[in-house]
Amino acid sequence: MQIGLVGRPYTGKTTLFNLLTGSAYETGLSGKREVLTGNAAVPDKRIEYLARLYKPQKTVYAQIQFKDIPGVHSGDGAGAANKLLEEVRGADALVQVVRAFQEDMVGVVTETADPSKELADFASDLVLADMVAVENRLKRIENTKKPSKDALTQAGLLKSILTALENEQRLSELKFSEAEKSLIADQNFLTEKPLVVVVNIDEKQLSSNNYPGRDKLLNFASNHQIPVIEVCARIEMEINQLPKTERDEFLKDLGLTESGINHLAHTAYNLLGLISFFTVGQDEVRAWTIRKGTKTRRAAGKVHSDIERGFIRAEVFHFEDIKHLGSVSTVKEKGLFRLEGKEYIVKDGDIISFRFNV
Ligand SMILES: Nc1nc2c(ncn2[C@@H]2O[C@H](COP(=O)(O)OP(=O)(O)O)[C@@H](O)[C@H]2O)c(=O)[nH]1
Ligand SMILES: [Mg+2]
Repeated sequence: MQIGLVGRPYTGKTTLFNLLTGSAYETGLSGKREVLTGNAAVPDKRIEYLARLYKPQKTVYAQIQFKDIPGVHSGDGAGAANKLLEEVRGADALVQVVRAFQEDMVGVVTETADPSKELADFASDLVLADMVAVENRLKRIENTKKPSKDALTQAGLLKSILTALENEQRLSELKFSEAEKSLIADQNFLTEKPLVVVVNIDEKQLSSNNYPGRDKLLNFASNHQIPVIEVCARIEMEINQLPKTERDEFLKDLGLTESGINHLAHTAYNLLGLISFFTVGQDEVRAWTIRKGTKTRRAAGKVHSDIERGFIRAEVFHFEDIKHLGSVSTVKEKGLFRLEGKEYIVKDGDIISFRFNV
């Protein structure tokens, strides 16, 4: 599972990547143009609560992987641009960073920021790339002497997809049946990938809650069902330098309840269809990542393959229950502590201990 940070050069991708992953790569003009990968902890207030309760030796947050993919420069050849596009194709979800902050990057970015145009241009680039892919596939089917029945069904579907793309629709906006999904599963279309837009704003825009073209951008995003997060990377860097204990106060002064980086990490996690269950104890409080809809036995395999193999039962209660009641013994008294079999579908926030034999 990998999330690609994409967008034009000098929009703040590497700055955000550094903040998300705790790295210190060069940004701006001194930044190297290379693809970076790194892990980001997904902040979780629930884990903090459980750590206060259990005082474990070790606390482990859920993690997601980010990839910083440099933007295409005007001087890039087709080869370089294609290589970057392949990187984008390899991501499971995309975060597009657009620039709204106004400060000029001396001599580099001369044009004023136009975030809504940046978003729309990138959206059409993705649509175009998918159109090319669809047309190529259609040509290949047409050039086959005796196409299989499946190929013909696929061609029918691809033609309707092409029409949608010509109307500037993203594939993520279309409804496909399961059968249709499997027909195009191997195509890895770009507009099918979940997408979030991060608008990188400056301090003034943050306090005025506005920037040029904001309505237009929000309108475009909502028409295409693209979530938008407004972040001030500059301020995020300041927050990052504060001791943890002072961060909440600083955010409150800015009228925020959560840092933009935390919000981004959460959104990306949800966007990938991921949820967390927890294991707790004096030695370790830990979040484990599974896809929505995963059953207990499979979830057990995340912790250890032996536990999946020798799975007997899961003892389950929910984070909200312990939060309301304050202790495991009260959760038990209230009958909220359950035994579940291997078919139980794990919920976000379940606290589980597995019974198994090997
Ligand atoms: N004023 C301002 N500058 C920023 C902000 N975010 C990034 N920058 C600067 O913009 C330049 C480009 O940032 P970088 O992260 O390298 O962009 P990338 O090319 O998209 O990776 C750097 O000099 C950053 O310090 C911001 O929110 N406000
Ligand atoms: Mg960069």
